[in-house]
Amino acid sequence: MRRLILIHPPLHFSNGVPFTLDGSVPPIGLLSLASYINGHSKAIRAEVIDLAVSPLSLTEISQKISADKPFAVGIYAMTPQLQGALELARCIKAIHRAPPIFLGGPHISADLTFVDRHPDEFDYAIAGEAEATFLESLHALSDGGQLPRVQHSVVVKDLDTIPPTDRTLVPRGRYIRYESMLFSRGCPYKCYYCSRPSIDKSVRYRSVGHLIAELREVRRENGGLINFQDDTFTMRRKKVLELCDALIRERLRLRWRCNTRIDLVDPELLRQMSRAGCEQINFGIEAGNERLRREVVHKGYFTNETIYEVFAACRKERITVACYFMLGHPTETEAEIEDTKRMILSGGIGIMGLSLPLPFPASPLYDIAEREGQINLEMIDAFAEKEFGEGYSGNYPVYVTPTLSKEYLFHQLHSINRAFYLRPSFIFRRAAEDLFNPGQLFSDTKDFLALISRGVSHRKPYRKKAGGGGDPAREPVALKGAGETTGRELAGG
Ligand code: B12
Ligand code: SF4
Repeated sequence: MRRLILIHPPLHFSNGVPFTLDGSVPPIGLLSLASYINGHSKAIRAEVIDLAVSPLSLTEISQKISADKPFAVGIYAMTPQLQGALELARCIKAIHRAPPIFLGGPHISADLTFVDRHPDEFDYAIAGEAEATFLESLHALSDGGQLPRVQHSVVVKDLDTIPPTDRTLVPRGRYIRYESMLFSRGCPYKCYYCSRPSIDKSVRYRSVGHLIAELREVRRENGGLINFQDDTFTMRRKKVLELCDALIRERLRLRWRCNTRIDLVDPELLRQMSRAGCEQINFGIEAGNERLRREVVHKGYFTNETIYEVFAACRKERITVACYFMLGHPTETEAEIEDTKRMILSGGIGIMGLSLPLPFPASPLYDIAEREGQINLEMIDAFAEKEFGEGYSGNYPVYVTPTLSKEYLFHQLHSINRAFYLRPSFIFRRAAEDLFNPGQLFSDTKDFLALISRGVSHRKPYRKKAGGGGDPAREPVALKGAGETTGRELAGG
C-alpha cells in the first residue's frame, strides 16, 4: 500500500507554529478525496492532517514526512491560506528525497498559473472537484507515468459514487459540534464577488437515501447537529422537500442550518424545513439597496419587500435569519449605505456578518479591482510571501470603491456592528443563551468589549503592520450564532 498524505494548512505559520482562528470545521474537501481514494483504490491509502486542529510545527511536519515517506503529498488552499500552503510546501521540499506535492482547492481552481509561479514548491495542481482525476493521476504517478503540471478535473456527475465522508480520518472532538455536510455541489449564479463558480457551475444533488445514511452515522456521534455547507441548499425545491419528508418520516430529529438565497425559499418550503429540524438559514443579501443588488451584486432580482416577507416567514417558523452584507460595492453611494444600515437594523435579522468586498481571483470583482489598479497577480504572490505582513486579516487587499473613502467605510462598518450587536435586546438574548455555557459567555464578553472599543469581534485581530495600519475591517465581524458557527463563508446563497 502506498501512502498519500493530504494536508489542510493553517492561515500561516508564526515562527514555525500554525496559526488558525478558533471554531474549526473539518476539511470536507480533503476528507471527500481521502474517502474516495480509500474506497476506490487497493494500491493507495490516504490520510488527512488538519493543521487547524492538529497543530504540528514545521519541524514536526518535516519529521513526520521523513518518517512516513508518503509517495505523494496533497495540499488544500483557499486564497487566505496561501501563506500557510507555501511555508508548508517549502518545509516538505527541504526534506531529502521529498515526495511530489499536489496543490488543490479553491485558490488554484481560480488562479491556474499559481503553481507555474511557484515551481520550486509545487509539482502539480488539479483545479476543481478532484476525486476522480486525482485518483487517476496518483495511479499514473505510482506506475511511473508523466503527469501534466496543471489539470482540470473531470467533475463527479453522480455524487452517490463518492463514499460517505470518512470523518474518523480527523480528530472529530476538536471541531465545532455542528458537523459539516453536503447535499449538493455546484452553483450556477454569478454573484460578482464570488470565485466559487470557477470550481463547477453544474448543480448536482446526492440521493436522499445516500445522505440519510451519512446523517444517521453523524447523529450517533454528535446528537444530530448539522451544518449544510452547500452553496445554495434550496436550489432544487423538490429535492429539499423530499429530504424534509424523509427526515420527518424517519424521525431523525436533527437540528440543522443551511445557506440559500432569498428568492429560493417560500412559506410552504420554510414550514417543511422547520418541521424537519432547520433552525437557521444563512442568506447572502449583500446590500439593502435594490439598484446595487440588481446592477452590481447580481444576487438575483428580489425586492426589499420580498426580503422582509422572507424574514417574517422565517420568524413564523422559528428559523433564525443570519444575513451577510458588504459595504463599499463598486459605485455605492452614502445613501445606499444608509439603505443597508436600515435593513440590518430592521429587527428581522438574528445574526449578521458585515465586511468590505475582497477581490478573489476569478471573480468579476477581481476584474473590476484589477482595472482600477487595486489588485493583480503580483499582489497575490506578495500576500502569499507575507510581504504585506504575516496573516490574512488586514493583509489581503480589500476593495475600496472610488465613490467612497476607506476611512468612511471603516467608520460605517464599526458603527453598524456596534448598533446591531450592542442592542439591549440582542445582549439580553445572548446572555440568556450563555447562562449555561461559561466558555461561550467568556468568548461573548470578549466580543462585546472588542465591539465597544474597536467595532469588530475579538476573533479578528487588529494587527499593525510595518508602513501602515492593519485594517480591522477587512474581516467580517464573527459573533457566533448559538455559540457555534457563522462567517460570511457560510453564507453561500
Ligand atoms: C466550509 C467553508 C469554510 C470553512 C472551512 C473551509 C475548509 N477548509 O473546508 C471555514 C469556516 C473555515 C471557511 C472560512 C473561509 N472561507 Co470558506 N467555505 C466553506 C464552504 C462553504 C464549503 C467548503 C466545502 O466543504 N466544500 C465542499 C468540498 C467538496 O469542496 P472543496 O473543499 O472545494 O474540495 C474539492 C476541490 O477543491 C478539490 N480539492 C480540495 N483540496 C484539494 C487538494 C488537492 C491536493 C487536490 C488535488 C484537490 C483538492 O477536490 C475537493 C473534492 O471535490 C465553501 C463553499 C464551497 N461550496 O466550497 C467556502 C469557500 C471555500 N470559502 C471561501 C472564503 C472566501 C472563506 C473566507 C476567506 C471568508 C472570509 N472572508 O473570511 C474564510 C477563510 C479565512 C479564515 N478566516 O479562515 C471561498 C473561497 C474563495 C477562494 N478563492 O479561496 C469559498 C469557495 C466560498 C465562496 N463562495 O467563494 N470556509
Ligand atoms: S455567492 Fe453563493 S450564490 Fe453567489 S455565485 Fe457564489 S456560491 Fe453562488
